[in-house]
Amino acid sequence: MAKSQFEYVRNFEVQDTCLPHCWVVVRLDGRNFPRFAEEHNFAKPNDSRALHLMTKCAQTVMEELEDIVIAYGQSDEYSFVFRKKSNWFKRRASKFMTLVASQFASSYVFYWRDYFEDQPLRYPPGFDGRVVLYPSNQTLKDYLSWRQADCHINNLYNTVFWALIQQSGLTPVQAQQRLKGTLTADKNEILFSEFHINYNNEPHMYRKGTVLVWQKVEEVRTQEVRLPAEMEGEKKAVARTRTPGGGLEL
Ligand code: DGT
Ligand code: MG
Ligand code: MG
Ligand code: MG
Ligand code: MG
Repeated sequence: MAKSQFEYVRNFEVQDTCLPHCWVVVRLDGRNFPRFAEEHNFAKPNDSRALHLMTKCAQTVMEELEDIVIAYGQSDEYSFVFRKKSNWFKRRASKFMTLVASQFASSYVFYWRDYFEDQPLRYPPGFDGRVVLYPSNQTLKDYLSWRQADCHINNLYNTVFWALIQQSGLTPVQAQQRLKGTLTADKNEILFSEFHINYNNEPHMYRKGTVLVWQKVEEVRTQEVRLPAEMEGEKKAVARTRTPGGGLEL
């Protein structure tokens, strides 16, 4: 077919193929979520409705899209790891990023009512996305550890910060002053001695975040098998173990 005179504009499109053999990570983060949390009366410091909604969206992303082997979420962010050998959309970064972000954002609105029964959605939320490639299993593990360390540090700080405000009546500025220069042990001590909170007994989801992995399922299918004439058409149950998404292959 002859090329149209306009076809040359395709050359303006840039290549954004992800390097082969690398783990492809897409991380989403809620846009201006302190405001979103405020306008939707999120509990402080952790709103379990909001965290479960995030996880529902992440589950939807994993089910609807291809090749995601593990997802990790905390606060207003979720990371999705595509398998190293994924060739989905020829590994184009823009496809990975935009499909994850749009699927996640539409799910957030779609499932909102299931988690926030008495709280109307007041404006449409947005999520930014980025793609990062990790060339080895070690760098991928370190990436996930980094996000989890971030969860831990922020959650410990926020737990003490809000206890000082909600239970001791400090203003946010006073609470901030009180925590200035404190180390992890100091924060644990304040929580324990002033609020009788043993930080280690706080819910796992708040302290560590949420990991989504595929579960191996025993799949029982009925299959027609070719047999000698007298037994023709007999149905056999076939059990096999399957890991949707292809497993982590670490
Ligand atoms: P961005 O992502 O550059 O637009 O900036 P932000 O403002 O979204 O900043 P980010 O993502 O670092 O901070 C997440 C904020 O989300 C956090 O500061 C407070 C809010 N947030 C997340 N989860 C909860 C929650 O469970 N309860 C409350 N009250 N706020 C939350
Ligand atoms: Mg952000
Ligand atoms: Mg954010
Ligand atoms: Mg964030
Ligand atoms: Mg299209």
